[in-house]
Amino acid sequence: MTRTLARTPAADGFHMPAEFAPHAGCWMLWPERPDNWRDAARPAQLAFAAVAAAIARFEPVSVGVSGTQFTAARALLDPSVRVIEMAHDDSWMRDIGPTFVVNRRGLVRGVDWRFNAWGGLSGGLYFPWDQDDLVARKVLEIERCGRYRAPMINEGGAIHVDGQGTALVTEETLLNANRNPALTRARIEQYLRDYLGVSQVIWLGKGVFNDETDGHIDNLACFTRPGEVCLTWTDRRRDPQHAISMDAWERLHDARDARGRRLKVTRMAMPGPLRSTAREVAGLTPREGTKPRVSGERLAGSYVNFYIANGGIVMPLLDARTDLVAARTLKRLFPGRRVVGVPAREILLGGGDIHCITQQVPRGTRTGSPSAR
Ligand code: KQY
Repeated sequence: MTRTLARTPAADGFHMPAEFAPHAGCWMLWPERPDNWRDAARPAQLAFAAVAAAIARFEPVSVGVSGTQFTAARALLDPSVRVIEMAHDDSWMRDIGPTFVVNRRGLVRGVDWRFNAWGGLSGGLYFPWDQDDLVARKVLEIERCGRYRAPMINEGGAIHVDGQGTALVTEETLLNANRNPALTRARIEQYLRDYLGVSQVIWLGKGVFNDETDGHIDNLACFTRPGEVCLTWTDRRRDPQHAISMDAWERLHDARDARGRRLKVTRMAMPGPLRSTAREVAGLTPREGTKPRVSGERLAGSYVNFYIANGGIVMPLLDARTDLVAARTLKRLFPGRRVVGVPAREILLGGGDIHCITQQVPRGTRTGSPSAR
């Protein structure tokens, strides 16, 4: 059994490394619930398999799969991908998986946040979510990493770090009354310091328009290297996203990171606007306890929702009119990495994108075996 650690990562000298630091691998989950993934989840499964294959070009990939889906997943996933039976409620490994932390000696541990399906019984997306809440613990067992059980509700998609002491978050998610109503902003910020090992938290306002996670940062903005941020953008002034991105841009312009640097911000033009079609929504099987989807609804598509792999960037392809420009921007931002695009509309229809379905494991030494320190 992996150890549950009594103190906090910061107190033990651990911090969350940036996604652009070297990885040992990547974890994903297998989509199957027909109330979120149309046509019995088959189109989404093909999209997830394509993401896994793209990431597997750069680093080892593990996919958690329910018992009933094991054979189908094994058949669709690239042979290099490790498939592991693991119960879950849905397939957002970024949010329900552990947030890995490292120390100066390269030891790796994990933070297991509390999870309430993006809002619990007041605006959450489905009930129950008990199997999702166990996923981080299971991954840490398999990875043989010590586990910190955090005292607040949080999701991996709600945090980005530069690995040098700075976290980037949105108020819309972290201060939302449906997450931690009893915690003040100061208390939440202290928990971020304690569990991510950061000393500076940069608060943006709202996330991408109509994002059902209540504005996750990983759809709005991310660090591309220390001191540099990529921000979802639109020049369409009448688009509600314009004011949101402008506000974020101003806050980033005024911010200083943990090392006192001003941030260089690159604007990443968003796709669309994209909307779900009647046919797509008709392919869902509604279920009690799950927030229903409506046809014609604006989708929270964003090219910022990409995954940084060792030597590669795996980006969502969402709109033939804008994909190429986004790929060029990413090539410029990550000159040492190969940019690989994967068709991702089916993932977006489920409410997130490539970053949301992945979770990197930093390179380092596992410490979780009971005898190990
Ligand atoms: O943004 C993410 N990190 C996850 C999206 C979850 C959508 C749930 N339907």
